[in-house]
Amino acid sequence: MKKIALITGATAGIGEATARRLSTDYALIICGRRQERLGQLKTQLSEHTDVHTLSFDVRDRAAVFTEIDSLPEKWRNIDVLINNAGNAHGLAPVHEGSVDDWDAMIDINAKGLLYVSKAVLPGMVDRKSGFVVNISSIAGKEVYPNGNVYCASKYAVDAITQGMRLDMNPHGIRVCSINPGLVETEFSLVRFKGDEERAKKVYADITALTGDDVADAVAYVISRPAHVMVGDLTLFPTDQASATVVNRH
Ligand code: 8X3
Repeated sequence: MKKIALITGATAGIGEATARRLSTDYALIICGRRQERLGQLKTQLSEHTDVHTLSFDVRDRAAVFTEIDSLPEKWRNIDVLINNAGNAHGLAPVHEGSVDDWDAMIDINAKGLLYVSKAVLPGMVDRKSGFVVNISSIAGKEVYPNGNVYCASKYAVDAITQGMRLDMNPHGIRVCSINPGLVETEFSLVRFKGDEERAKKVYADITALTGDDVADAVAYVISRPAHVMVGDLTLFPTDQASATVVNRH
């Protein structure tokens, strides 16, 4: 069998694009909350590769461990872990923010990534081989107005990535963080709770990145020779220079 990549949040956006992109070279464990979408994606990708689905919410600690521990023998040796599942909920000053939104972002983006990593890393350490790609954000590099807790959750991803890289160093396991700027997916629609007008404005008058652009970066970092580790990769659309400087034209 080909090398195995496990992708969280694989049913949409960057995760789905990454699953499609890797389907030529990797056997895939695609993970997500939405069983129906996972099934559809499996059917499509099975034309190119072996696919196994796991349905869980990364927030659900017990489900994460139960599902990953239940992998059949032939799927257990995960070569590449792509921690992609993540969301933004709300964009408001800290005194007006929703505590439920804060919980969701910390639980999904930081704690969920930790749970999945904790379930997968011991096998990589035993085998002295593996690759972890954490999909972070420019929000993990710069704090922007009203981004407060989302940025905090992505700064956590940045710190966890650095910590993992240190801890995995004796074991020959590569750890990389990819930090995209504006990527046009369902991201803003989720952040603004279905407000399509507001979501559209985020990407108005620029050429935003697509999920495919980020998938391309994932494919690049994991295809370097064994002695090369891209540690940290920030990816902007040409129309964006920082978290807050965007050339709309
Ligand atoms: C997504 C990019 O700029 O909305 O993480 O934080 S941004």
